[in-house]
Amino acid sequence: MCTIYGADNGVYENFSFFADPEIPPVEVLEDISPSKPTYASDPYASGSPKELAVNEIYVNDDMYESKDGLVKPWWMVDLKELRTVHQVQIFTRQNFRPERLHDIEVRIGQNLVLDGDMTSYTLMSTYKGPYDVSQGHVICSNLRGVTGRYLSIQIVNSDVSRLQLVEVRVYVAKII
Ligand SMILES: [Ca+2]
Repeated sequence: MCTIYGADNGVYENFSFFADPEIPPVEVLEDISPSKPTYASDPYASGSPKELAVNEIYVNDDMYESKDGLVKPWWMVDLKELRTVHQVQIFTRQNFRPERLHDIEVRIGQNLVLDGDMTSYTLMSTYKGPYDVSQGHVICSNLRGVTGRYLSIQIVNSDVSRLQLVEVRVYVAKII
């Protein structure tokens, strides 16, 4: 399950790890998502491409947003090698329809899947939502970790909400 940490009045300025019993000590984790290759269902507009979710800019409209009418919109990052993921932090849009973040599945797989059917991937976490800006950001944790190369985030019900991802941080076990 994903949980909510760090209620921050709707501003993504002060985020960090929190004391989370569901992950190994933070000293052995690293965030490897910045600038990694991404894939996603069609964007809402040319100004909301998939790579804006890994550019480390935490501004509401600097995001990937799926286009209208898509059932089960998805986004994916390629970690470029097999890694064991312990935590995913999701920063969603806060200035317009934040409740669109709901019924989320975070999955991890070893092969590239581009048709939106992520059922072959291992389910790491779920987030029921709907999200509210008073909640801070969404953190999905897994103590044992899930190993794979491709990490997907998908809305899995059929109400065609847009997926709005400002940033996605992926924390993996360091290779020592
Ligand atoms: Ca961004």
